[in-house]
Amino acid sequence: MNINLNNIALRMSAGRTDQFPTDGRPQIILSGRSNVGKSSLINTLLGRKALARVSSSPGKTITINFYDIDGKIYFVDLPGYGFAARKPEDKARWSTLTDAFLNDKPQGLTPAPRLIIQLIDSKAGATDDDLAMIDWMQETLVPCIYVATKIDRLNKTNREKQLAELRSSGAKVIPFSALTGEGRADVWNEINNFLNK
Ligand SMILES: Nc1nc2c(ncn2[C@@H]2O[C@H](COP(=O)(O)OP(=O)(O)O)[C@@H](O)[C@H]2O)c(=O)[nH]1
Ligand SMILES: [Mg+2]
Repeated sequence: MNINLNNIALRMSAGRTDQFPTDGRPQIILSGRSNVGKSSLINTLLGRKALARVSSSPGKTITINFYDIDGKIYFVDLPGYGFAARKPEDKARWSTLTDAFLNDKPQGLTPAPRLIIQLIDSKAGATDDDLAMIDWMQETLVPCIYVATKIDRLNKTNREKQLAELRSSGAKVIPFSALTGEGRADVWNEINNFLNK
C-alpha cells in the first residue's frame, strides 16, 4: 500500500461509541499508559511535530482519536491508562469507552482489520495495566507488536536486559526513540507487513 504522509487529518475525537468510524478501513491501534510516549510515537511515525499533542501533564481527555491516513488506514490513539491522579469516574469512563471499542463487532459490516501496537516504557518495564492488556490480546489473538519506548534513556546493559525480558513472552519487541528516530522504520515495516497480508 502506497501511503502519502502529507495527507493526514484528525478525523474524529470520539467520546461515544456511535462516533467510531464504520468504513472497515484497517486500523493501527496505539495502546499504552499515560506518558508512555504514545503521542510522540504517532508524531514520529507520521513525520509531524505536533499532530498528536505531546503533554507533560498526561491523561486529561478521555477520547479515542482517529487519524485518517491518506484515506486508506486509521491510526487509532487510545486514551492512556493507569495515570495515578485519575479520578474514579474517569477510570470508569476509560474502560467503558475502550472496552466498547476493542470488543466492537459492527452489525452487518465487515470488521476492520486491526493491528495493536502496545507501548511499554523501556525504563519502567511492563506495568500491571500493561500486563492486563497483553493478557487480553493473547486471549483474543488480535495481531500485535510491542514497542519499547524512550529507549534512548537506557545504557547498553540495561537496554539489552529490558529487551530480553520483554521478549521472553515470545512477542515481537521493537526498541523505539522519538528523540533519535530509532525504530521508526521497523515499526513502519511491521505496519506494512500487516497491511500486505
Ligand atoms: N527521552 C525520551 N523522552 C520521550 C520519548 N518519547 C516521549 N518522551 C517524553 O515523555 C513525555 C510523554 O510523552 P507523550 O508523547 O506526551 O506521551 P503520551 O502521554 O503517551 O502521549 C514527554 O515529556 C515526552 O517528551 C523518547 O523517545 N525519549
Ligand atoms: Mg498523548
